[in-house]
Amino acid sequence: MKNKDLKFDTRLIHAGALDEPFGSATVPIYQSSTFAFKSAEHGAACFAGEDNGYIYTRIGNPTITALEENIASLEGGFGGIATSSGMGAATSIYMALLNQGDHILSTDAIYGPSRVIIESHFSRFGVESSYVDSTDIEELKKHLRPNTKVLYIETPANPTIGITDLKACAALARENDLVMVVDNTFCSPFLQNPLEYGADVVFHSVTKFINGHADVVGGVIVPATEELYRKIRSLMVYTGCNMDPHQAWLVLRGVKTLSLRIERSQATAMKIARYLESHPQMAWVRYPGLPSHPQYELAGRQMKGYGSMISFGLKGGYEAGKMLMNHLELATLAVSLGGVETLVQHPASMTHAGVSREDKSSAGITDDLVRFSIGIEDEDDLIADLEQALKSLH
Ligand code: LCS
Repeated sequence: MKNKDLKFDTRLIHAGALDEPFGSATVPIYQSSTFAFKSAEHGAACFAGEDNGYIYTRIGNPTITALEENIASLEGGFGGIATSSGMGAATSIYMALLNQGDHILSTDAIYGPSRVIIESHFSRFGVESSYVDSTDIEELKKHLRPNTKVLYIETPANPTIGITDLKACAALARENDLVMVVDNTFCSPFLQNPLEYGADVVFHSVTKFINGHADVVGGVIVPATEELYRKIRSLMVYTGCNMDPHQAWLVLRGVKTLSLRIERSQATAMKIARYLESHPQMAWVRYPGLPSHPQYELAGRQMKGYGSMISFGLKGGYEAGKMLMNHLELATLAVSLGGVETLVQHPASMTHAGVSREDKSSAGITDDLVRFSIGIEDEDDLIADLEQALKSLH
């Protein structure tokens, strides 16, 4: 059966499997930096692109190919490009798609470094940027410039959990000849497939839900077309943003349980979000599955579930948030997200510390904002942990 005919959960397990000579049940780790050519002519043909044999691991490696094909199948794109990290993926995309004098229009509340690298480094090479509230399509339209080339969307946004309308963005991109890029890290391909809505490139920090076990850093890019695939792949290979085979093997192991982990963690997240919203000490709670979320209906339409990321603010502000984080015993006080373990962090002073105070404030990354990534522990234990930590605030 062809991969594309198989259902998502079957593709999680089988897509990208190698035709391996020893019948290994899992993809082996090809821990080799280089590959022998059958002859001088064969080597020349590989370099000329006339033979697709492996050459050198920065360019390609069978274990990495297996992961790339797996994620490309889950996202429904032309092919996958695995990178050293999520930032390696973002950087490869930026470098491949932006030229001197170009403008990138982006969601304002995105992962801090994805913004900082443009504002502090790509700006040195003449790249212009605008960061706006993309949950409002009119805001995006207002900030279009004649030199806008890339529309960069993160939805749900890190850490505000704002939801952007992917279909409307794709229409805007088509009308204005923009390449639309979506960072799909918060959803994973299980919850959302941006290429289906008309995006041109989707990418993940596979460090998060796709690997899911807090033991690997990595990224995967999936462009919709062969042209974009070749352009971005070439840049990734030349800059050496590649993944390594052992990393790819770990992610291949993690991805198999993606559906099971997300189904479990999002069910718990819904309960925790409701618990938090009903708690008298909470000032606000932002979770796409709560009717109080400003884009609740859009989330229901665009995502196949509400995910396991929750942001909230306590009535006691940052001071109360700090005390809560310090008193949680089960939830680990750490950055990152999307793993089997529940994590809690303070974006304004941690993941988004590099973004200026004014930019954080206009993007809604307030000082009181605390972010939860819900894991797969027992929900009663997680709520009991929150309860004891909230009691300690009195
Ligand atoms: N995109 C998003 C949405 C992210 O959340 C992250 C990392 C990245 C890209 C970069 O991926 P990396 O290079 O770390 O694999 N987000 C983190 C976070 O929120 N806490 O720690 C890392």
